[in-house]
Amino acid sequence: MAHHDIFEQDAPGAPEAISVQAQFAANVYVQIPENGGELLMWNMNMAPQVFDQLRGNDYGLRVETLPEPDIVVKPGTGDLLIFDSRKMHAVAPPVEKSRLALSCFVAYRGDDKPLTFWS
Ligand SMILES: O=C(O)CCC(=O)C(=O)O
Ligand SMILES: [Fe+2]
Repeated sequence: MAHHDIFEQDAPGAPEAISVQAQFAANVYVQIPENGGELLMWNMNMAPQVFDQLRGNDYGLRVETLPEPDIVVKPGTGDLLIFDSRKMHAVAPPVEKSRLALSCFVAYRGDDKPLTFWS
């Protein structure tokens, strides 16, 4: 399911969320199947209201309803991928074995502020 991860959408009005200027996902891939499990990324920011309206009660949007992704990355075991989690992204279904990743988010709040992370 295509989705975005936006702290402000998950914690509306929270000071810790409002001060976020950029949010990244940082994922380390522990197990990746031979087939499937790619990370699909769109160079697209969708307004939270539009996303919520389109997804209805679902977690995200069906990939088929979006244009072709701009980047498809097949992670290797042990890789670290850092990407803009506010942009639309999805994980292709793994085929012959499950896919395991350790993930957290990183927030940038300005040059004079420390990066923060959470999961
Ligand atoms: O595991 C990945 O490659 C991305 C997962 C993801 O988008 C998420 O957990 O929100
Ligand atoms: Fe995500």
